[in-house]
Amino acid sequence: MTTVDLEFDQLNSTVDALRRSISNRMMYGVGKDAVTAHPHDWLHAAALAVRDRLVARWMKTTRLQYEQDVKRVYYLSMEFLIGRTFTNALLALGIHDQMKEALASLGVDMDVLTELEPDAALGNGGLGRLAACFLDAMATLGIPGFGYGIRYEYGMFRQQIVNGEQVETPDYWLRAGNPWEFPRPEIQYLVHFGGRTVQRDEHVEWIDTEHVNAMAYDTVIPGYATSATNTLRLWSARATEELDLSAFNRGDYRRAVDAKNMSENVSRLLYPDDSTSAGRELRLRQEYFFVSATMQDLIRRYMRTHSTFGRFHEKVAVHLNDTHPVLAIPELMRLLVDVHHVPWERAWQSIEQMFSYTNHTLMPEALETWDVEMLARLLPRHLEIIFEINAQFLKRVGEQSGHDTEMIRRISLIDEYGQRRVRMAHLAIVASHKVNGVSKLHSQLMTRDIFADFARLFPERFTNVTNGITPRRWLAQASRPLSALIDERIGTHWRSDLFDLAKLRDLADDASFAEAFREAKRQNKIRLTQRLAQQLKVTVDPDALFDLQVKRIHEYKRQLLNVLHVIVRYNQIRAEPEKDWVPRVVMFAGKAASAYRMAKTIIRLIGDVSAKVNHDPLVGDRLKVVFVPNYGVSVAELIIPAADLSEQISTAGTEASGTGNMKLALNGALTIGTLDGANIEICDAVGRENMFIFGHTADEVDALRSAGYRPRQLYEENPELRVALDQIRTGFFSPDDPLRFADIFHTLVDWGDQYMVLADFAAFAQAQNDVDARFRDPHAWTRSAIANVAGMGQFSADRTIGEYARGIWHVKPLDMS
Ligand code: 26V
Repeated sequence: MTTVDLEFDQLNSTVDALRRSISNRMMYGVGKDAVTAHPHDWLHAAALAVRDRLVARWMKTTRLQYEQDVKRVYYLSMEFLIGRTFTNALLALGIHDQMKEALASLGVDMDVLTELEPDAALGNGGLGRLAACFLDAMATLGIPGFGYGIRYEYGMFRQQIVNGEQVETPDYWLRAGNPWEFPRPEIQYLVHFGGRTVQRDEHVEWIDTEHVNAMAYDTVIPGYATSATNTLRLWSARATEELDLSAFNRGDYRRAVDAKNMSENVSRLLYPDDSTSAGRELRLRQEYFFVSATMQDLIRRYMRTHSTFGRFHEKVAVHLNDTHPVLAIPELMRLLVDVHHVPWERAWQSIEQMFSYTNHTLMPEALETWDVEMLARLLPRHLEIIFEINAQFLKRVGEQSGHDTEMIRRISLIDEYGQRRVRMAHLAIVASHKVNGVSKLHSQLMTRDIFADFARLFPERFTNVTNGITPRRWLAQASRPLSALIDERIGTHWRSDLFDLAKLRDLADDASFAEAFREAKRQNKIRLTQRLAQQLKVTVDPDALFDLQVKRIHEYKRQLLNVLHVIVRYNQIRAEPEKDWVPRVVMFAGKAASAYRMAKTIIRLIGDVSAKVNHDPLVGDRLKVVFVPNYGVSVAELIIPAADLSEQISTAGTEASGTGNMKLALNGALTIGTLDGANIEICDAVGRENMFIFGHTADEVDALRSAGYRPRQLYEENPELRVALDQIRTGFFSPDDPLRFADIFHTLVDWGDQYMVLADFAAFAQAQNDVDARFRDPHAWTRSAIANVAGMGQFSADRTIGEYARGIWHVKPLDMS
């Protein structure tokens, strides 16, 4: 192929150059002019102008990767919760203010435009957002990292609250087109399902399959203040035949289209559930679809510059974000052994050096297993490979352990109790050279409890890498007032090295800084107050204490503990309205999985309590309860910077890490929390005196459970708690339907209170009183808030990715010079 010099314009980013670019993009990209353009067209044209400025860096990064023959990391994740890209890209390029001015000169308000961009909500919660923060950090550090996932047409559902209930509507986020992606129709791979296997000569062939094409869509991931730019490659399903021609020729048009639609369903929608294994065949198809395309793609890329698989493991690291992509293991074995004829042992050795796996939850119901029967039907060759891996693994362990049959049964890749199922986490551990948890406590519990046998067998495999978040999005972008203040005092370098925030410690006693800090927070609170007034028609006082619990709705996260306290507080205010109450706005936000009944009932309870409390004239501004609908990345960017108090109140031992806890502390909120997940490390970093730690520790939870936990006794012995629970039981908040919340009462009082809400209630209420006392003293409060921000250095995703790169992936940053 001859190369021709393309005569593209080198784009600079002065206001004038941006203005010209936007106008050109409007004309030649969108096909409109200033007269006919709608606001969405402006957004599109502006986004294209920004994208144009990323492409040259992107090409350069790719070229350098090939030239330096670098080791690449493939981060495989079923979820990437990216949110919006426009402002993020502007900040990465350092052209935010220029763009705002350029748009203004065209008569367009950039703040209005940014609100029009839909979130790329291709994820449920923490696991998906972590993947997005990691992409940002990998690019910023110049790590040659590729995100791989699915281009769902429908992302996380939109949540509306109708008559107090969650109503889900589909999120067709691609409606207005997606300016950030490049379709790559030339990059397509066949993905097979079904069929059977036959032995031919030395090799197994998988035949009589049905197939679907996986087509690549690439999204540019800019690094912050670097020209390093990475790729997120998402796969979309395309039917192999546009139409079923025989049906078409028979005149059966409906059937001709149906077949196409059926096969393209694979990338239609994100499973909106982050708690239970959905156990659905479509989900299994999705998991295989994306890892098959990804493994084929990484082999192709490796083979462009290598002729044998001899150095495969030196050039490729594959990371499994939870077990969802675990089928990559048997798929890569199949491709190497059956298709490329690499001997089994050599293929397995490469795999063991290439793969690593992060576990994100200890909840037994979220540990994936797949029915052997279903795998046999859908992926017969992969099941054979899994059986072979298992046979070899169990043989080895059997010899080492003196044939401890009970242990062998426990660690087998196949769960033989009842319907046979493949344990995906076991497969991940057996194939990976490193397995990590996401906080110190979680990593400890993981090796003590769910993976104890494996930790004894392979102690060197298990490690911890505590999660982190990107300071670019969660401070620089989300809170312009606070980040501007920090810039003024310690410079701007904290964006690239979050440990720089420690310099704020020297300012803890600087009255002018404290005053400016309070003012920055106040601006964020006013911004939120205005949005709540516009969009929800609720008025709140920006000087009240803003108390936030924002996360998926789940019993283990204990929104119920928070609501119970709200009810008790409400009763106290009604009993003594004249007391010196600290005005509070308790805000909740979060989605419930569509099939999770109890989570939906909790939302309903929050709604009913807020209706009662907010309309009680005796209460006034002393207490307000607000449920902010449709929590997602963009809503988080709006409300997190406005928080005074961060509720991180999961039952100790249940929240693997939490990352909202980090986002809130970075924004100067004080945490009220249990010693769970990363709260423990946050506490060590910011000082216990700057948090409100309460409740049973993980060990105490275990001890209480073994001793025999009796929640009814707590109900009977604590009069305030009893009144609140009785109000819930008897319909005080739901007079139209008195039994609406009866199950909540019984779950807590009669059915074992699995998450020990009542056991921690008294301590929680006491901690909330301590919160009020601190808030009454604005100086003390601000000192603690600053200490929180100053202590957050280690919770940057850059630190996290640095640890993965050195300790797990063994990859180095690209030399960009
Ligand atoms: C499981 C399933 C099962 C099938 C349907 C779709 C689906 C989606 C997600 C999951 C597992 C979710 C596990 C998870 O999100 N864990 C969270 O990970 C965060 C990042 O490490 C961590 O901060 C949170 O504590 C943890 O709950």
